[in-house]
Amino acid sequence: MGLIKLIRNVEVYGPKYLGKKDVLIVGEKIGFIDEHMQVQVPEVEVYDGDGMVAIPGLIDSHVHFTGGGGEGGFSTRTPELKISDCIKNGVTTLVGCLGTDGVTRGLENLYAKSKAMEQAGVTTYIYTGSYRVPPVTFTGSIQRDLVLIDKVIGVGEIAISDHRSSQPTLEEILRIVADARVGGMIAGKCGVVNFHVGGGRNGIGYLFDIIRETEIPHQHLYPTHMSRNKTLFESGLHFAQEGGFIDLTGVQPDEELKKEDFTAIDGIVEAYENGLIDRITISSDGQGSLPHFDKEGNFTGLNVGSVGAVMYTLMKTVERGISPSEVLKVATVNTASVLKLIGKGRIAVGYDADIVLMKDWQVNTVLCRGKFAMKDGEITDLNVDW
Ligand code: FWO
Ligand code: ZN
Repeated sequence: MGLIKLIRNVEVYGPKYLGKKDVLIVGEKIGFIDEHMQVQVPEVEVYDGDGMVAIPGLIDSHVHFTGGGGEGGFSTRTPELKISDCIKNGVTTLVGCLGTDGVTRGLENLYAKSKAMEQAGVTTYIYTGSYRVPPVTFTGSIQRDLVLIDKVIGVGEIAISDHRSSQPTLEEILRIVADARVGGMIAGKCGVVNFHVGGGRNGIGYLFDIIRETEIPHQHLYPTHMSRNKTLFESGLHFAQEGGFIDLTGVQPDEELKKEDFTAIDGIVEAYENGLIDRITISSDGQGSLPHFDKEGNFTGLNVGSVGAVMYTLMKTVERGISPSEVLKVATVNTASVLKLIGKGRIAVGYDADIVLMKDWQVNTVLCRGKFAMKDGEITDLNVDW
C-alpha cells in the first residue's frame, strides 16, 4: 500500500489525552493530527479507528534480545526474543543487552538480532557490555563502541550490589561512566550506563558517590530493577528527587503476586503520589532469566521475562486509578528522554509513526514507522518470526 495512511476518529493519548482525532501518516512519520481531515492525494489508505484508543508505541529499555539466563547451568539458558511478541504487546522500540552470561552470549549476536528486528519493523538499539567489569566490547573500548557502532547507545547491564556481579570497585565503575559520557558526547548519543542493581546492601550507593564526588551529571546513571524491593525503591526515589531517572522491572504477565510483594505497579503509584512520575521508566527484562536463589545463594529455579511485562504493568497501574496520560509516560516520553531517542515516545507531528491502536485497552493494531505490523489482531507479513 501507499505512503499515505489516515487513521480516522481515534481517541489519542500522545500520551497527553488529545481527544478524538484523525492521524495522517506520511511515510514513516506522523504528518498531521486534526479533526475531520480532508486529504486530497491520489492514494490514501484509510483505517477506521472509531471506538479505539491510540497510544505511542511502547519503548522497552532492557531486553535480552538473544536470551540470557544460565545461572543454573547450560539447561537454564533462556530463549531469544520472538519479534511478534514485541508487536503483540505494543512494544515498537527496544534496547538489547547481555546479562550474567557474557561468555556464551556475545555482542555480535546481539547486534545481528537487533538488525533482524529492525528489518521486521521495530526500532532497536543495544548496550555494549554485560554484567561484568571490565565490560566486554566490540572494539576494545567503550568510547569506540559508542562512536563507531550506530546501534550502541550506552553500556549495560553492569551489575552492582549483586552476588553475581564482578564485585567492581567505585573507581572501575567511575571509569565506565566517564567513558560512556564522553563516548556519548562524541557520538551524539545518551551514553547511559544501565546498571543492574541487585539486592545487595550497598544498593545504588555507588551512584550517589559518583554524583557527590565527581562532575558527572545524573543523566548517565540509569539503574534498573529498582522495584526489586521497597528499600531499594525508596533510595531510587531520592535519586530521582535529585534529578536522576530510575527504571523499574515490570510485573511479568504470568507472575502470581503475593500481597506483601512490592512491585513496579506500587512503584509507579508511589512515584506519581510524590510528583516524580516523570523520572520513572519501566522495562521488561524480556527473555532475561528471573532466577531465584536461597539464603546461601544456591540457585533454586528461574522464570523467563516477557516483553509483555511493560503493557501488563501499565494496564494494572491504570486500574489503580491513575490516568493513562500519566501512566503511559513511564514507557514512552520518559524512556525517550533518558535514552535521548529523537522522534520516539509521542503521537505528535514529525515523530516516528509508532502507534498502537487498542480496543478495550487490548492491543488490536500496531504501526511501526508507518507500516502496519499488526492489523485487527493479526500480525501482518512478518518475513521471519522466530
Ligand atoms: C534479574 C537478567 C536478576 C540474565 O536479578 O538480571 O537476575 O542474564 O538473563 N534478571 N541475570 C531479574 C530480577 C529483576 C527479577 C537479570 C538475568
Ligand atoms: Zn538485570
